[in-house]
Amino acid sequence: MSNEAAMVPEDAQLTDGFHLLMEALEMNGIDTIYGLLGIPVTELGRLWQARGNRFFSFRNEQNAGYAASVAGFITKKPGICVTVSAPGFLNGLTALANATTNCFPMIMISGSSEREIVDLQQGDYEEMDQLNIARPHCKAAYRINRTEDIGVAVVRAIRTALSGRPGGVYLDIPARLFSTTMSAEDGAKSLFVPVDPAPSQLPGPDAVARAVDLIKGAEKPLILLGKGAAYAQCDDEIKALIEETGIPFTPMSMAKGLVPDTHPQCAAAARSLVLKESDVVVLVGARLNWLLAHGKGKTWGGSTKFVQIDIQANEMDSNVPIAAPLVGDIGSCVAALRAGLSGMEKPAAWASAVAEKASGNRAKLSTKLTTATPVMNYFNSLGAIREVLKNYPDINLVNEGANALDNARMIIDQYQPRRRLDTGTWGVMGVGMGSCVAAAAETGKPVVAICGDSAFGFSGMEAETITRYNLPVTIIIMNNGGIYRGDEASPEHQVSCMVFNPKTRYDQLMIALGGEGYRVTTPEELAETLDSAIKSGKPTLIDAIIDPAAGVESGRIGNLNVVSTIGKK
Ligand code: OXT
Ligand code: ADP
Ligand code: MG
Repeated sequence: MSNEAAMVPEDAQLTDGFHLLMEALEMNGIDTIYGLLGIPVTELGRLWQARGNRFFSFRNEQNAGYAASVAGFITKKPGICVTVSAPGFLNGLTALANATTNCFPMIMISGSSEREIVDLQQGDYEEMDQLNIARPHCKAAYRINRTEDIGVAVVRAIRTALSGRPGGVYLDIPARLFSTTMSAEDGAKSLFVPVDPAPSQLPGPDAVARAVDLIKGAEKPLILLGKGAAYAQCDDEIKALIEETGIPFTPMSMAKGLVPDTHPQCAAAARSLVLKESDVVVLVGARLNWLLAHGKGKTWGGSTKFVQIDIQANEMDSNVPIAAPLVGDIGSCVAALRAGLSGMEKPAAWASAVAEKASGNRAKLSTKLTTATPVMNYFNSLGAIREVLKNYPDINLVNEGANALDNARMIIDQYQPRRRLDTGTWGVMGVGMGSCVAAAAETGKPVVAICGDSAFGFSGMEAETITRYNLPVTIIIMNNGGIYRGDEASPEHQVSCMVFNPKTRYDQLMIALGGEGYRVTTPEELAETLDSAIKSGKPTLIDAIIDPAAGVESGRIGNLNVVSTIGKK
């Protein structure tokens, strides 16, 4: 041993899995973990905090995972979720799968049982073959077996989560590895930062020329913005493309605010018209999946020509032929389109027809937003919320439910990108509270969550997480007393499978969990309470009483329901 080495205290010459993992994450710009601790990862949380990093500790790993995935969507850095083995891993897996479906970058790190026991199925504590169970549900799954591999594993997970189509990555760490030591000098050498983990991918010049020709030749073009366009963070370029071409645009729910909903070219309020009548539709980070009726059927005109911008090459033709595929990152593709379309004649007649339809729909809706009813409905309650939120354009809006989701999406305008966080591609109930924590943690801005009462029930205990970290979150529960409605009759001697206890007091629950709680029954009360809650910066829950008969089954997607015809006339 060298003289210098001999001078260094014994353990200072060593490092271990815990420290290598933390140094690898820190070196890659990660300072926040969302998780739930226990065997074998408890020490990781304490050490992580002791180094001045943030650890948000949840009540269920599913919500920690939702938070990590939303942090990834907001920041373009992979959100990190840490869970214990087996049941904790399984709870987090739903969120990892949801992140992958929504193309949000996140890494779930779970402690796991020792391979020699799992592979012989000898009945370890929380024994589970987590790596193989994770594989089908995420973009990639890796196991680390040696301390010297921790650095490369973290980099591999980061690059996989961020490059190409973003998604969820699983990192499996057998418990013993955390405390296994190695030389600190060699450990330091094993850590590194990836060069350009999310590289630009430029579209081919032929592809650009094909798309430019199609758009220039269109009489009724439309630009359709998806959450991929919001994630790409090329906001100014997208706004410039829209304004330079004069083409109407419509946003999918989590792309709202990329260009303000109040923009004169926004066609959100004329959605059916533009989907049906547009002859060329430019999809920007939006898949032709169920949310867009797969590009087929009566939603569309039947002869629509699609230009599709997507970083995932095989997304093209997923449902219908794509006339002009533009494979690449949205920033590069939009820049190329802008150059090619420069000076194009604006579709003025079409744009004004769309604007007229949109303003007509907005006028019709605005009457409903201010019409008083004996018990609040979705329109006058959300109309009151809309007026308050106009004064907070940079607020984060979290939204889940069915009627509570669909009506808020339609009524609440968004003014800035990545400020609307909702149920996403899978329509997942329970994403709300994790989204609130991530939005507050990653943006430092206040959060308002508009949740159906059923949706809130999936993750309501995280209200304590929100009060514990004293986050500026206001939860508004659209309390109509049930799933979709609250007035379904109960079968004899049973309680309806769709309604909740009308005596439930969500406001008192929040107070019991250390927050502020209010129950409101009029739009005026709702507006006043919401405004003061936002101003207070305190964790607050507003229990808004909504007419139990106000909702419709499944909100605006009742067409997806299946019903039995047996025994029905
Ligand atoms: O053009 P037209 O005329 O068509 O009009 C459109 C726009 O032009 C117009 N519009 C406007 N008009 C005027 N002014 C403005 N500003 C304006 N903006 C728009 O309005 C219409 C509609 O516009 P929109 O919304 O853009 O268009 P459209 O046609 O709706 O778009 C189609 C879709 C499919 C893109 C859209 O509808 C959509 O995104 N839908 C998402 C649906 C979804 O994902 N829902 C959640 C899941 S439902 C169900 O699965 C539920 N579950 C089961 C369950 C789930 N999901 N998860 C888990 C873990 N377990 C179980 C449960 C349990 S929901 C649920 C709970 C429900 O109960 P809650 O109590 O929570 O909620 P409540 O229902 O409130 O009780
Ligand atoms: P929405 O539900 O809003 O329509 P989707 O989740 O269906 O949006 O589609 C998002 C699409 O955006 C995915 O196909 C994904 O591959 C793509 N995407 C995500 N980030 C980028 C990016 N930076 N460049 C290009 N495409 C992207
Ligand atoms: Mg409800």
